Amino acid sequence: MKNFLAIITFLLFSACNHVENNTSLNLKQKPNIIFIYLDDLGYGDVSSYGATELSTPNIDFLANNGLKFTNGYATSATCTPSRYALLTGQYPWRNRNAKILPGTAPLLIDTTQITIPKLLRDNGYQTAVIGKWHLGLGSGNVDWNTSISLGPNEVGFDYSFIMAATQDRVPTVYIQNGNVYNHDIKDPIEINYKKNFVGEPTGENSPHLLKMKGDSQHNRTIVNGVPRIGHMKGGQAARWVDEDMADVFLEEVQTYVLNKSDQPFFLYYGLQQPHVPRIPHPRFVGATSMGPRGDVIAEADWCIGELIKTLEDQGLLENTLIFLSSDNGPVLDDGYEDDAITRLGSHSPTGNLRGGKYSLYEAGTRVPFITYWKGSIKPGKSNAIISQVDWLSSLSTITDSIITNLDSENHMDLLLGKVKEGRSDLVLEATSRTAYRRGDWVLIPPYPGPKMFMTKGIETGNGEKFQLYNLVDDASQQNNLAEKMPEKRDEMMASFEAIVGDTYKNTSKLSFD
Ligand code: NG6
Ligand code: CA
Repeated sequence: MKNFLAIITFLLFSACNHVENNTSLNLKQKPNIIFIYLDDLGYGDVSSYGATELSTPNIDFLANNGLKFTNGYATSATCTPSRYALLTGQYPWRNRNAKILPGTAPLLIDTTQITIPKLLRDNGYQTAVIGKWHLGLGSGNVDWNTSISLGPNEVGFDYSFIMAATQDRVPTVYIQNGNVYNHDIKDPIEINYKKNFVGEPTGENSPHLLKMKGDSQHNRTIVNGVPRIGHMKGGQAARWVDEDMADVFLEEVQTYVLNKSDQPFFLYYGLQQPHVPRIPHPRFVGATSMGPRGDVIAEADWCIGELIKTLEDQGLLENTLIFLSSDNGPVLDDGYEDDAITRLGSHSPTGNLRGGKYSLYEAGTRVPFITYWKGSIKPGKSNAIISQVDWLSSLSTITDSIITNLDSENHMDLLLGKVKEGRSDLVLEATSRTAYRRGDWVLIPPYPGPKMFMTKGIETGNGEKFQLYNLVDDASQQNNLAEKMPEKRDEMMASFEAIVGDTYKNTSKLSFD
């Protein structure tokens, strides 16, 4: 009952987002806005964030000539919840369906919810998403052979060219404005996550067809020599070629920029790298000493450079505000044999942070986080706490009214380098569990379940005891102060519970959700 009341209260609250008159920003001309959003890029995977074994000159260009945040967070340590929070300004743990979605999942965002693209579209922007979506499509039982009516275009994007879920999940096709791209309707697409279609080769029954081996989860339909999660039949002409994906998305992005109208635009560019399967275009093979994982990071960096060049050529750099970040932290073995571990050398994808993708420790959610706006943002570095969940409220300052809802805070002045203060606190999420950062401190409540994702070699953050770390003195979270500082722990816990209620208690099992 208590839960039920909490949910109703929240729904009422979020239904009436608070709107203030906008006085803080007085822009003559609205800037174009681009999100460059990578998939599983770690805090330490970028040279301007300390990587020495690989080089990311184009991301560095943005970091060195814009604002580089060292305490910038994704909202979750996995993809779907992070992307949900980014677009809606709502913490993902408030929506029990905000978990890693299969390719057949219905649209996660309610079409009545506020989103960044809606907000901007309503304020004179043309809007587009190009790249990874992973927020569900349709309303259940999608027919991939007709127009899919619930998707990005129904939550605010005028144009969409997406992959539905992840590169390792079926359907392995691009979808343009709700229609499978290059689809020959005479070869209908069928998708089933539970069982195979008779006679279709899988990684399990036809290993001789594989160019990259997957684990038992990534061992179903083979597309382009790579076994995927889930089964797919048909749609041969529409199936993507992983090697070309970076170029396909980049070309879409460049075409979009070149064809822009007189309106300002908002472009969400969801790069697929360095998520698995990591398959660079041949011209990037060997770009690093690290094998496919390093090479696809080099490829992504190149794509970002090409986008910057396009903006520069078009004279748009001075009027485009760019955000760059990642949806969650890094992982090495995420289901395929791609030498990510054996060829890692001395590179540390997490930097000096503990944990990784799926983890409640810092490396799960603390990610590269950069804002760049030529001539408007003074180059610098910020250690203020800031989250992607704040982008919605912050961007509302360039519209007629500032929106603040329960979770998204307006930190536009921080993002533009005009002030130093950021959030005072933040709820972090990883595979349905939550933790609490306030100031220099982070508190992880006790969670049952394994302490390690064994196959991935990543610590979960679970434990029988409270964990309390001071992130300034102890960035790598080695010194648990929960027992030494019970007052601090209790005070943190009280603030945490005041936000999340008892939702954190409902997580009893460890999953990849
Ligand atoms: C997990 C997959 C993993 C990856 C992840 C999604 C297994 C065992 N693991 O369920 O390979 O696809 O989902 O990653 O199936 S994310 O970045 O989109 O959240
Ligand atoms: Ca991800």
